[in-house]
Amino acid sequence: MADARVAIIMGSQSDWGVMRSAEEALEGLGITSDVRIISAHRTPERLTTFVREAEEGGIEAIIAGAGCAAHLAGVTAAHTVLPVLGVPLEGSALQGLDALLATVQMPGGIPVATFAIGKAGAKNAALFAAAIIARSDETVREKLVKFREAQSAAVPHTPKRD
Ligand code: RP5
Repeated sequence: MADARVAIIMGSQSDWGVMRSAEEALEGLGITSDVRIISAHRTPERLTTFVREAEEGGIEAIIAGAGCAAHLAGVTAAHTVLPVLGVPLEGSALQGLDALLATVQMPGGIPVATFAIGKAGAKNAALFAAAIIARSDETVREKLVKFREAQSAAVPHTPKRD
């Protein structure tokens, strides 16, 4: 976790295909991340150790992706006052709606910023973490502004007619 500014955690190897979007978005903005598989229910001790290391290591935001009865983001937030950004993932019969509700419906007192289900959420969680960092890092702020400008420039004014 030495040089990382953002931690990305996920409940299972099966989440990686989606959560890699968060890592890629951070990489694009020059923000280092530390990526781990940590399950709130399968590896609870790994979670508490990780949070301690994240706080000691200067991590500025934690992105937590999980599916099903997704309590990873909420339990992580219970252990720290670092910003926790939750990404609900598909992978159950309910196609992520279960994870969305589990992540977003935190009782008052322990906040989890919750993003869209799946890849869009993973990407936006990374961009939001960048926005947090950009408050005190001019280089990241400039990269974020350039990213927005490039995104706007890539939108055509008229549709291609096939
Ligand atoms: C959650 O259960 C994980 O985050 C994953 O999305 C889901 C299924 O996990 P696996 O059974 O694929 O390991 O804890």
